[in-house]
Amino acid sequence: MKKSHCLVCQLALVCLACAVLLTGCTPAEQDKAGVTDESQILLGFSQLGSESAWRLGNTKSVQDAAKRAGVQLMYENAEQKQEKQIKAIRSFIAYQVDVIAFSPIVEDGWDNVLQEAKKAGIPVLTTDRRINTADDSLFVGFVGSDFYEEGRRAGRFVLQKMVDAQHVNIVEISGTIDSTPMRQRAAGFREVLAGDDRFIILESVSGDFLRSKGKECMQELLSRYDDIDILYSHNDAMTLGAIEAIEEAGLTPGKDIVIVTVDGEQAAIDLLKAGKINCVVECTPLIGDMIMELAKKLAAGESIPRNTYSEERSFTEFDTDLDSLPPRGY
Ligand code: GYE
Repeated sequence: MKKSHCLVCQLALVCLACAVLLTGCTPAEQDKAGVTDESQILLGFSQLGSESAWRLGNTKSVQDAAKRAGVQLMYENAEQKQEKQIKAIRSFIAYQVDVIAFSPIVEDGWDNVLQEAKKAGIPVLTTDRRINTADDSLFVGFVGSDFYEEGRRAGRFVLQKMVDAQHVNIVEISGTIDSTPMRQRAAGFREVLAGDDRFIILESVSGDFLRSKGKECMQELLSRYDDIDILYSHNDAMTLGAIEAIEEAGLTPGKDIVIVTVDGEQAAIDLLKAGKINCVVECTPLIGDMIMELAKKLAAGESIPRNTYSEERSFTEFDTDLDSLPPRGY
């Protein structure tokens, strides 16, 4: 282990220094007393924000898994700002953490800070979202969902649901512009519907993965179009907002407008059961245990796969097992 300091913040380092002064113990001696554990790995984790129940579930999953795995976690929340994420990564480098994991808010703009991590010899894992770089040596691996497949699942449901339709008008509320889930969920969806000219995407607007913006986007779309057949929304938070807008416009979600959403929060599954959502494409935020396993391997100098994917499915109005689903946990 490179580090010789205890958890989370400078304050803790100051406390440790005081303890050394007061007791005359070195950190190693304190280890033996069980105060700190030098065998633990120190993982710097930069979360991108708190924009959705998905994100809160993801943060909790990482924090709980770190505790279970005995991994010391330095956690930073960037509140949707890339500059804050870059700052957090710099602070992890300064602390000489063993491994850096981060969920990149957008794909571009990471090369400089990741060069610094590489120079410091700290392996970097991207979690949940991906980065775009010409230099693949800047990160060791990715762990999270296959967003292309999520988009394809959304498209396949639309094909199934609209099998007898002659003409289908679709609106899309997408996630944060230039983020991986936004790009790939859009691409996978289009891939499945391509070549079938019954399907028209009237418009695609970004709701930034936020419930409030999802509602605003849907209000806008409803004011421009009176013939929307399908809403494809890139996350449940925006879908919940959009449903409010649909109901306020006097329409019935799930009937007047077919709704396809991604994530699988408990709230969305409940609305699927209530008939207000037609298809929920699962994207699990519960990847904490996988992150800890990979971080431990990296800290031990072992190699890891370039991509580690979570297992996912979709839930639709055609499923017969909806009542027996266990609680979602996010
Ligand atoms: O779908 C959304 C969250 O990056 C997969 O981010 C994640 C997305 C998730 O805000 O709810």
